[in-house]
Amino acid sequence: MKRRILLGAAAMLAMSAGVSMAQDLPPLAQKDSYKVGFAQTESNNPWRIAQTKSFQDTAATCGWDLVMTDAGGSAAKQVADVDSMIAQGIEVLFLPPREESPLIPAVMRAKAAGIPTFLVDRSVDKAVATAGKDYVSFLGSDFIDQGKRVAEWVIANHEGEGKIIELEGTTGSSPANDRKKGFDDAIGADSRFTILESRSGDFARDEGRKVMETLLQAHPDVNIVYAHNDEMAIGAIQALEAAGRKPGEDVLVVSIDGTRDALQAIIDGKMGVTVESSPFFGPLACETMKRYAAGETIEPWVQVEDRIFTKENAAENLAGAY
Ligand code: GYE
Repeated sequence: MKRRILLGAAAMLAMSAGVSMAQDLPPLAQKDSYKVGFAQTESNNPWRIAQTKSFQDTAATCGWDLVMTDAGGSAAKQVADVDSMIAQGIEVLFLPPREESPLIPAVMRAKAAGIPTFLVDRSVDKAVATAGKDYVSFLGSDFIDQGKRVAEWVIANHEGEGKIIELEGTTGSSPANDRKKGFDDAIGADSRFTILESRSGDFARDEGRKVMETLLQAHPDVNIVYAHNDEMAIGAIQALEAAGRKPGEDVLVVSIDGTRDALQAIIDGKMGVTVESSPFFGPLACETMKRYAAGETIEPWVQVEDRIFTKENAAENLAGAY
């Protein structure tokens, strides 16, 4: 009884001081500067490098004293990185969880330590951790819709039968799960298309190339490659060319991200489409954090809108690509 009254008083005090107490989330005071953690998943592709740079560039203008780590492609290392940031006294955490389940304990420990957490670009298993309760919000794209838009473009632009190899992203990551669902469901609705095989290339160029080499031998009749990101699409193009195939002529290659190399491949006629997935999260992270500190209730999903790049607009977007 006494405890409840005390908690109520604390909540009222917090509200009058303009800090958020919504649904048990840790509050964040309004200040000029914050010690901010950004726990990167890996740095082996241009998307990740552009994202890291976006956080670094934003740090100065948003008053961030940035603590950054690079998990080198290991979910276990990323969990340890978050633990070390908590020990270093970060006040806010921006986290792209490499995989949906293994990062949940890190999210929970940040919450227990009173650190508001914003998931950026990847999410966690929603059945286990909840936005507005365990973390503030997920900032990112609609990955199901990205996969669906690629499928719709293929359906509209590919004539005749389509025999597809799918290169999946990192196993257990939200973009891999959702880009697969969105694409497979939409393409499955058109009986002209068959998915011959679907396998992970870990969102990496070289892994995509190797997996494509193997799958090409098993399925020489492939005429469409759907990669969950541009790096794997570029790897697949390399494997196809090494095997004497002509990407863009006898094999349609499609993917997601909008990197410079992918736009160039579209201009060169080797790729059909890439649906954008922007890595430039710094400004959105800053704005959302400031809204939270001002006491606003943040929507559980701060959705990023994505463009689509084809031969109609690839050249004009090349200069701004990463
Ligand atoms: O598509 C990929 C990166 O999580 C949205 O991760 C991100 C994805 C992006 O490694 O290239």
